[in-house]
Amino acid sequence: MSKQDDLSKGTPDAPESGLSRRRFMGAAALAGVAGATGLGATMMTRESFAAAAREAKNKIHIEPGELDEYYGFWSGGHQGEVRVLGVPSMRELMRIPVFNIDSATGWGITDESKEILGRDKLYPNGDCHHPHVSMEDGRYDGKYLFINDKANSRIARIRLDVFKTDKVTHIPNVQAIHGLRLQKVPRTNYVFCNAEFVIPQPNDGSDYSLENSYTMFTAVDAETMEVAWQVIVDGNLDNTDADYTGKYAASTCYNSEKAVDLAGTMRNDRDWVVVFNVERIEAAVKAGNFKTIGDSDVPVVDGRKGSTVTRYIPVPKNPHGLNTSPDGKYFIANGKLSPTVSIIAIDRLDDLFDDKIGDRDPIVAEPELGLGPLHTTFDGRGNAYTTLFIDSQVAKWNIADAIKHYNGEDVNYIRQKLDVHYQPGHNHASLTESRDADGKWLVVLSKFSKDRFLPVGPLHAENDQLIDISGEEMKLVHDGPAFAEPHDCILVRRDQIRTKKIWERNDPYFAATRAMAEKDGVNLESDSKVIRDGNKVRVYMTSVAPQFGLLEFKVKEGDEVTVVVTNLDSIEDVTHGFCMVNHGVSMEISPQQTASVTFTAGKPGVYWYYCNWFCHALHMEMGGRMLVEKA
Ligand code: K7E
Ligand code: CUA
Ligand code: CA
Repeated sequence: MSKQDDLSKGTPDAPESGLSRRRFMGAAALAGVAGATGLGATMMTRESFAAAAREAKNKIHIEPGELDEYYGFWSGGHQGEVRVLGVPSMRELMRIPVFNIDSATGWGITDESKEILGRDKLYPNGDCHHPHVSMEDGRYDGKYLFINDKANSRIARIRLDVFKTDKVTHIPNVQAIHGLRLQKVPRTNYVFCNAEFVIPQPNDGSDYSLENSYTMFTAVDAETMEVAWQVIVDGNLDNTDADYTGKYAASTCYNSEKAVDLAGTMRNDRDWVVVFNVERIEAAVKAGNFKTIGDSDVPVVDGRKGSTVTRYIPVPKNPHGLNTSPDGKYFIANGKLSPTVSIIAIDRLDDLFDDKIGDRDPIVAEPELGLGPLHTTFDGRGNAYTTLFIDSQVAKWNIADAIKHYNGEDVNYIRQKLDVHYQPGHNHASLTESRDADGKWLVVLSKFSKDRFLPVGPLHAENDQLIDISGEEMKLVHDGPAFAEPHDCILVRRDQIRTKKIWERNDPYFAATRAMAEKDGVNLESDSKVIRDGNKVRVYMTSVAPQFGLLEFKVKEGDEVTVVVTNLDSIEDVTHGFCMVNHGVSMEISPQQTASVTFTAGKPGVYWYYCNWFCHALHMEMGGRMLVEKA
């Protein structure tokens, strides 16, 4: 057994059987991909590994009552939410429902959330992958978090002062928003969204042919959340990132073949990275060089090959992640089916767009890293960290040395390879998408956990591993089980997020509910009363622990009942709930918040409502009765 094999068990205490499972996984994942790389990895003895791991583990122990240094925002994958973790403790702090329906907070149940989700398209599911925090001059400004929904072609914005989703935008003309990134400079004016699947244009059943099928790159105005413009591309779009000048964004394409079958998507030796020239696209829109499609009035610019607004850089087949280095110099496209990554020099893109250089000339290196490179992240000290899905490793490598090697110098650019458990997708270093990349922590999001946790049946947790990258060597310090399926996360310094402790009464989140109350002559801050309007009944009540403003109200069977609760408590943490028994109604009302919910009154009889967020010693006693009479 080689030292490399010995280390593959991850920790010195891991059971012997871990090795055979690793080998099995590796062999299974390798099927269909030829060749292996034998690049030198840093070797450590069992003893030095154990000592290093012990030292690093002390760093992640956050004493009870102490606070973490970073907020981590995790996507919830096809579970549809965003999760907030403290890093380095990896303690889960909060969940933010986005595309899912949430019983605890009433997301997808309350009137406010339905309005945000769009009443005509209340999908019960979502598939979020890529959470990103808004920026000002290439630094996180802590205002918003944006995230995609691949399942229903949407994007959402979360306010980071209250940790609530406040806007959801349905992207027209495309299917499956996958890659999502933000403009970094001068600030996040645009949210860039990649649509993955090609569809007929227009997609109205008049034509099913692939010739008239294509997909688009979309820019959404980050403030209004309205779609600014779209660009038609050749091939498909996978992941994307933006540069530090505000001029360029780039996306990987794995399906230049426009195939609809697996073998077809791997036919070409090379696919490409599409580079978008934001200035030229804006100019085209301004000059009226666009069309609109169907009933959407979004300007659609043609960016297919030969267009002035895009360039197509050939890279090895089926690339996946696209990552901008924090020094602003490079776009890095991750090879997936190729053991390499392609390093694109951003300062050569002006010449590429002016046709002064060839389409492969912006590539300054294509270092070989190992099998299945998916995503790359950075420590701000010139090193990159790339996940190797098939090898179940993270490769730490030096960008400058990789470029020297490409130019014929005899240097080893690989710094270390670390086993992770198992099959990693994204990895993400602290502050890595900003100029402040600080090279302290690395999170590796592994798709398989195998034997790392107590067994829980056929469905396994995933494994988000925390790695200390502050020194020369990467040190694995924590295994974090996660429910399906956090593709990606982002780590933000805690001082970059400024949250409100309680709601402000004039918050736009419930402005529409306030307007409705004003029309009814109701003062939300003091009144508890019932307004009948035909078969619609609006029930307004306050809540002060441990009592609702109304002990009972009467409605008729089949009435459309809207209950509006205003929490007058202003003490931090005193959140109330409103749950109407046997009506599928439940919601959160945090201090100084107003929330409302609309439902149809059931069969005649008595229905209790109660507070379902523990708020007081007499929380159990906080309730009332809805009396439903015969219609
Ligand atoms: Cu899973 Cu970023 Cu959608 Cu790669 S993506 S792994
Ligand atoms: Cu109010 Cu529990
Ligand atoms: Ca391909």
